[in-house]
Amino acid sequence: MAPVKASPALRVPELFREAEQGSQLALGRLVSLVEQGGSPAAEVSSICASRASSAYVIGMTGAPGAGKSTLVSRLIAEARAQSERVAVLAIDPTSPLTGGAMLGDRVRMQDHVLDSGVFVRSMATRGHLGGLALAVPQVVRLLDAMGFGKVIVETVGVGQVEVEVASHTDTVVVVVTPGWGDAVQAHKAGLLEVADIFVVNKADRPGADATRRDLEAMLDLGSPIDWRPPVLMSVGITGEGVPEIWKSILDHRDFLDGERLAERRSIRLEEELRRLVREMLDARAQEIMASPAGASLLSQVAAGTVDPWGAARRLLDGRESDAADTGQS
Ligand SMILES: Nc1nc2c(ncn2[C@@H]2O[C@H](COP(=O)(O)OP(=O)(O)OP(=O)(O)O)[C@@H](O)[C@H]2O)c(=O)[nH]1
Ligand SMILES: [Mg+2]
Repeated sequence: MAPVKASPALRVPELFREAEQGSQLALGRLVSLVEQGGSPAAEVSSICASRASSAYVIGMTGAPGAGKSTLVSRLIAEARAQSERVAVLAIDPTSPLTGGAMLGDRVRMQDHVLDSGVFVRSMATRGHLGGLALAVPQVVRLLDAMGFGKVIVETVGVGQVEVEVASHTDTVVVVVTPGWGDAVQAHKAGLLEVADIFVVNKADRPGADATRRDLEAMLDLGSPIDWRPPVLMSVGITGEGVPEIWKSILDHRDFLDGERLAERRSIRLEEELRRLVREMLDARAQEIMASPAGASLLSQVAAGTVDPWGAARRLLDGRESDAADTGQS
């Protein structure tokens, strides 16, 4: 395959303009650039920074197959009924267990494919979860800059990063089901702490009431908080209970309004910044180790003339050239 020779410096503003004019293709390309990271991603980030931030971000997480995408598709309809533009990011873990999620999401959300007020995108982790945690907040900012009033992030609620990605949102909806859904499982996956709203989906199946009671009991055990997550019931395939979920999301938004929301977002930004700094330092470490000075100090460490701690300090202090000259610390 021939390499793509587009100059990112020229391409990004152009794609941005096209996306703003409603091109979903251009928007999709911008999302891909963010996913790939590097300087095009940084350029997208810098263009987005100047745009007002008004999107409300909703996280949906829960066990594989709990009905998250089915519910998301129905929530899109709720938002559209209020003329709100909605974007959905579905994180596909590309695991053998849920390998079909991408196709599945497309099928489940196909009611909305012809609606220009809806943008649905699956993002694959490609085994690099760190990259995902970096890319998602930036893609959310991009969608915000494009004027989507609501952004929904769907992740499977297994694994620390997936849970974190969905929980770094304004309102976190945790979907459980009867059977899987006993509160203990949710608790083990770390979902209890992050939930603002619980949904017991597949309430058409036996055991839904017991699951609801279990969750309420677990919530009773927790320390008193000013927002107690409601436990709602739904049937994704019929849409039963979905308006109540949407209403509950809006209630939670009203509850956060102002200071609480600002605080929540600021914690999120701090975490994102820390992650970015870590990523850049790691890249810098690789560079230093691959440099001639790195190689020289490595051979001195191997020869026993410099100790590893001293060598690392000298590489970081930029005194690697003296080391290369003298071979002594
Ligand atoms: N019986 C029943 N089935 C449902 C309900 N909601 C969704 N399903 C079915 O459950 C299956 C999984 O639904 P999805 O919406 O793909 O679930 P998901 O949580 O997005 O799945 P992953 O993204 O793969 O983790 C599909 O076959 C749905 O039709 C429900 O309320 N009751
Ligand atoms: Mg799904």
